[in-house]
Amino acid sequence: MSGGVRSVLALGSNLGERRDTLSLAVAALAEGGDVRLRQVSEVVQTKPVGGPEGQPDFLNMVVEVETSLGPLELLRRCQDVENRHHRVREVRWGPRTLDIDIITYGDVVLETPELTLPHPRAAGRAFVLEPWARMDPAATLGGTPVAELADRAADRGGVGPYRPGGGE
Ligand code: PH2
Ligand code: MG
Ligand code: MG
Repeated sequence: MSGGVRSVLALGSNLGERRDTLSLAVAALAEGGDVRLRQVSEVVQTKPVGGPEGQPDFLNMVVEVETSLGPLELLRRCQDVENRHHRVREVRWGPRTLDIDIITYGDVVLETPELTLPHPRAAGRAFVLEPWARMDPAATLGGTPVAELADRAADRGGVGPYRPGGGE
């Protein structure tokens, strides 16, 4: 695809077979011809930010895609993939098998009840910024290098390498 819009998506999982879920989700996002993967970050293990006390650690990653879908169509695609992984929307920021958020969609700024772009909390979340900066050291968000935002994020101490173990 050429002439598509570049979009950064963040994926997270803290229930079930987290690593497999992320891999399947990345493949599923690009199943049709309308979303193409450009870059895939490493997977990091992260302490939960917000939500109920004691929920399990997350695995997080980001991908950059190029897409012919509009922003709301892309949101729909993300939600379809979430639903395939039995995502149930219950507690805000609570544990989930799969969360896929649109972080940026080109340079589009959008505020609707369904979708806000860029993602309103991404600039303060190391669990998004750290894998993003490592995937794409030149990336910026709102004019600031993503790596710089990652260094300032309150949760930066909670992001570490993912070392598979315990059957995962
Ligand atoms: N997602 C949230 C809230 N808190 N914390 C981590 N570590 N990783 C996440 O993906 C995450 C979170 C809301 O979607
Ligand atoms: Mg989220
Ligand atoms: Mg979400």
